[in-house]
Amino acid sequence: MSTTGRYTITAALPYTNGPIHIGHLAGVYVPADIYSRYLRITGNDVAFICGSDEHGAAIPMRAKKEGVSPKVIIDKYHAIIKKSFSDFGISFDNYSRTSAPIHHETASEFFKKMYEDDKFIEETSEQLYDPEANQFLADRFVTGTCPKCGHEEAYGDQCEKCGSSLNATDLINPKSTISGAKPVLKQTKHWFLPLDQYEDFLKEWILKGHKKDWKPNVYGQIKSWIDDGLRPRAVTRDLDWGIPVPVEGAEGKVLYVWFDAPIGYISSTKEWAAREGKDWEPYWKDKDTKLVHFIGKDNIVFHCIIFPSMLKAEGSYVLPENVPANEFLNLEGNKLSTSKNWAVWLHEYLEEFPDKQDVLRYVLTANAPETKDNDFTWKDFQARNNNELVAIFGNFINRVVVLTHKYYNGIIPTPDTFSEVDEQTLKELRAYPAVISSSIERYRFREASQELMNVARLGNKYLADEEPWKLIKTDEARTKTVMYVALQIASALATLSEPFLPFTSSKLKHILDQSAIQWNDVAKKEVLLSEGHQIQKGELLFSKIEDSDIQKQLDKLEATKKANEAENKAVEPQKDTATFDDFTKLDLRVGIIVEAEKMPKTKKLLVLKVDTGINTRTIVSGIAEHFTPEEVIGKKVTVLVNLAPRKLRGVESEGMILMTETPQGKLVFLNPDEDDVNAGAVIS
Ligand code: B3M
Ligand code: ZN
Repeated sequence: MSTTGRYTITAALPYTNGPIHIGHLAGVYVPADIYSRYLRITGNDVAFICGSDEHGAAIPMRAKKEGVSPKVIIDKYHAIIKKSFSDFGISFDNYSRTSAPIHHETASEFFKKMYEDDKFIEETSEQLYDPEANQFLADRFVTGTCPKCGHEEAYGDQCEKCGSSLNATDLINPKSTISGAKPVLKQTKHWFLPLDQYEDFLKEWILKGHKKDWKPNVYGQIKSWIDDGLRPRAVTRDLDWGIPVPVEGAEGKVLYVWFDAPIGYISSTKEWAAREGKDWEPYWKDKDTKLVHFIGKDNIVFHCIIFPSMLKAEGSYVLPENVPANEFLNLEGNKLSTSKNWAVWLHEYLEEFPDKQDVLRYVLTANAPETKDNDFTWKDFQARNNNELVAIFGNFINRVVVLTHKYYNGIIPTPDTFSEVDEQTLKELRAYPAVISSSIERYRFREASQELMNVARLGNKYLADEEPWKLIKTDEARTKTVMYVALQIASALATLSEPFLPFTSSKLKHILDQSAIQWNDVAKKEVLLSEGHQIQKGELLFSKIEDSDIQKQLDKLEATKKANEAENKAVEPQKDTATFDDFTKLDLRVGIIVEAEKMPKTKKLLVLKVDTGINTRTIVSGIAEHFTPEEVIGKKVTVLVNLAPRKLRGVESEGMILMTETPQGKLVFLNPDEDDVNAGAVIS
């Protein structure tokens, strides 16, 4: 950035209806943090703002599911989410919450100003109503088929598949998510934001303005909505959870969550400014302030159409400079899903990999879904850690630090004359701040992270080519020069890595005992670490991730998949009716397994000797993948004794042992648990 300025950077406010996972980090929070950290260390005035989104239908729905109040839910998940962000070094200047009084005041004032300026349409219209739950249905309280793309699980306010914003009455075959009932239509009054009246403004501001430098996926979505024609959108709801509508005649109504939540950026800024003794207004009202919203693609319509129209209507705010929305991250080929527990939860990741926050930050950046949905795999996570962070970045730093202590007791040596290779290496090094800046300033964080890794590659290659560990035996002066150059590269890495790997950068700055080297110094300063400077003892910056660590994660996901399959497994439909006579033909007895062995050359079969009370007979049973022979001996079981005998792999089997299975597919015996039931007892 040639000139410095004032930036208000916002990151989407996460709903407090559950913890956050790697998709949240990849899509929104790591890119926002990289950008904010970069702006700060290049001398800009930054307000990096976020907070919990605590209204909306998702929260009372979770509260009902857990049998607690919505307040219990928001307090629980606000704390978990806030800690997760802090644990991963997401360096918000303020993390607030929309249940905070300052937000209720700010959102109410915002609404009232628009109301008094006559910016709303007040209309009584027919809305969806659940006759069983006696509640109006909007947002996530109703689901149905999206009229735009046919997605069958669209919500009342938005289709997550195509991103379209909807009115609940648009849904085809709507169904209440509270009772499952078919909604009826019922009259109710709401206040509408007449988006159609902002079509010209939006066309001028986005389509004709310089927004062509916005990401194509964002620009394309906005253009399609504007081309489809914008309609008035209700900004109030018949709900008891949210911010009461602050005007006469609105009893029992609250602000629509997507009206109040973006105003949460403003209230969080006010809260921060008050705490820091700053004036909040320049961050939202000074025309030179650059406002950048970091979000996921499902939030584009709210941040590029609705909120800008609100800001325009209110009249005193700046408009977003950019909205670099990311696409979605998938996990091992499947969509991340809170409800299906198909996720890597941040708080659980840290339990498994306590010191690897930067590893996850790096992998999620290197694979970020910047232009298309992308996939996170544990194998790739391991490969990038072991082959890049450990083998290149960590290996380079370790060699530099160990050799500096070994040859010079940690004191940076005085270089002799630089060779052509030295000069070329230092010239390449000084070019990297601009290269990485260019990628970051165009929101290409994947690209930027690879350029950072190229700095480590430059150092690694330089050492491998110059081999100071050999030079030391023959050429003291040359060795000092090589180590001096390598230490300059290490110092540059400490500074340039901060936006991406804040924990590693901090460790490295401590090892090199450098704190004041700024981003632009790497390009401009002849010397980053001076001869005679004392560095500290080193520590390993990264450690290898073993196959067993990854297998544990894959097993965890496999168990989740099985649990989901089981939950979704349809119950077998009932068979055709059997007559009583049919039943009386079956002779079911209690049996006791007295011997058991595996059937040779098969995986599934055990050969059992079963005491049926009538006799002891051979029964072949397909349970060898679930039980060892030892485990079944002595078990009381249910046996169909008059099943026609049949030969299985040459063994005559006389009867069948009845089993069932758990949702996870584990076989279970049907065994009478009464002790004094004997072999031969008739089951009827
Ligand atoms: N709470 C996040 C989501 O849609 C939503 C963002 C609000 S940003 C003002 O998952
Ligand atoms: Zn759709």
